[in-house]
Amino acid sequence: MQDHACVPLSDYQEFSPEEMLNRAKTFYASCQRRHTIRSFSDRPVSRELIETCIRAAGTAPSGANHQPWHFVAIQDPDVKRQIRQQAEALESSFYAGRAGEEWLGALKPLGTDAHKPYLENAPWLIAIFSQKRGGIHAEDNQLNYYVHESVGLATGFLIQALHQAGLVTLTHTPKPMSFLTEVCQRDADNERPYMLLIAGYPAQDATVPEHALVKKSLDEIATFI
Ligand code: IYR
Repeated sequence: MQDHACVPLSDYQEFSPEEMLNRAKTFYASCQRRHTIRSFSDRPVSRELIETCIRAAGTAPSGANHQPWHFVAIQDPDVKRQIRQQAEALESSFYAGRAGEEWLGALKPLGTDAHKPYLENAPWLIAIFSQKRGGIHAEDNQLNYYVHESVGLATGFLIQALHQAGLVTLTHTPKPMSFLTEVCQRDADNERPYMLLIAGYPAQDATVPEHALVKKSLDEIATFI
């Protein structure tokens, strides 16, 4: 006997094997067209589009379905300016040596540096926070589980939702990120900044580093036993 209420799975969609393979191939081809972009147009993007993508992110699986995430969607120019100033100050010391030689060497093929104009130019910044405590209802105060895994999944959903909608993104992790808590006025005791996503249209002259196009082969990433 089940001691928990359930409803029938009524929205599952089955496809023929041929259609399944087609859909998988189409999705893979779309994933191959997703690139991390570092130069953004200032063309506006509607709030409704960002809201819809965040709703999609909020459907991600999470530990005990506690949904231990919070998304702060920023379009206010003053807030963006503060984030740019603080991120660039941190990144300056990072690139000046704090990162260490090995890390800086790994970043060389990407051509990144401390200059982050997109933090002001792009129409939307989305600061993602993880929550230590919470629960299935926003007002709950239970311990959350698998927080990092859950928020990583939701972030992946968000990146893919934005890509499927036709926007480009940059995953940005200024180090340390704690300044985002203050700028976004979040509760430092319960929440931790997880990642900053930049979203918008690509600039006309946007480029992709060749290095970023190298993806491991199926043989390298998978084993079938
Ligand atoms: N946070 C820095 C450095 C950086 C680190 C990694 I690992 C990257 O893949 C890219 C950048 C920055 O945003 O420039």
